[in-house]
Amino acid sequence: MVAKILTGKSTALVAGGLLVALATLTRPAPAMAETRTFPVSAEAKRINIGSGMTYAAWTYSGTVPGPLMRATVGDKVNIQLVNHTASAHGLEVYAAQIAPQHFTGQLGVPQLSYSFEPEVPGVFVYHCSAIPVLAHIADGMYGMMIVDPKGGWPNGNAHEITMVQSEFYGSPNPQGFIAGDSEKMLDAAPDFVVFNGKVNNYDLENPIQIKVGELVRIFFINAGPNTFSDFHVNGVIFSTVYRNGNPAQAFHNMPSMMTGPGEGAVFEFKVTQAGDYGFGDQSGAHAYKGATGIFRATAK
Ligand SMILES: [Cu+2]
Repeated sequence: MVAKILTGKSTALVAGGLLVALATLTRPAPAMAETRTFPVSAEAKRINIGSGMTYAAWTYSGTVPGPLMRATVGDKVNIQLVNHTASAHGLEVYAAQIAPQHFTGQLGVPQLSYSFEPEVPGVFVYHCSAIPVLAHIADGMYGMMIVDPKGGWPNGNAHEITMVQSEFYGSPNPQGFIAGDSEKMLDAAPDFVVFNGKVNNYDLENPIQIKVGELVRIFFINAGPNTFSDFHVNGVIFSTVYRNGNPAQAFHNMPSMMTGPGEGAVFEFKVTQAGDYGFGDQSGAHAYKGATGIFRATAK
């Protein structure tokens, strides 16, 4: 189900020194184990969430979602967080199997760093682990880490797209400015549900371009912090869905897949006809609150 379509613009972000279009990935999966260092900063920033609205956010490196992190099973991953705010922040990556005290920064200590070797392939949430975690996530401190399987994805090369679903809580003032509403956060009653940080991102004026016949691979996470998502593309049955993005958890011929807050999935599909394929969270309320978009398929 896809509801109203308003305006929105795509987002760009910086990851590992490369400018990466948030929706469409171009970097192929690396074949050799490498050291990958992800320097990010914690920053307070007023961000554009689409439809003429801004939000008083806490961010990683100035964007919501934060920078994409991408590694391969067996790599050495270094996380480096520099805190430019007066509040404590942290960064927990769900791909890391290490003692949780590594994830949380201390007030007055501006830097946090830790390392790990991802052992499980998939698509993972990272988010702030400072208390109250609910507010730190709702205010914008989350992002995606892709851990590519050694040897690449089972179905080979694809048109890769990243999609982060999340929620904003608060009513805009007459100027469109939103300050986070902690009571609505506690009630799990979002005002806006978004893909890649903006209400009705990828609308008719800004669809995600795909080609007829190409394999499309969506790396999807539901950053929450509260609601479940049931992601669907109109006119599509996903040929493969990897729950948590793990090829060991493969499902086939699925019209949708539910992901809880903090969970992810990889969706693969092809279309055989040109056209506009609406996508969104099948929760009608979430779609109405902004979790919609369009894939525009054109002939090769
Ligand atoms: Cu934080």
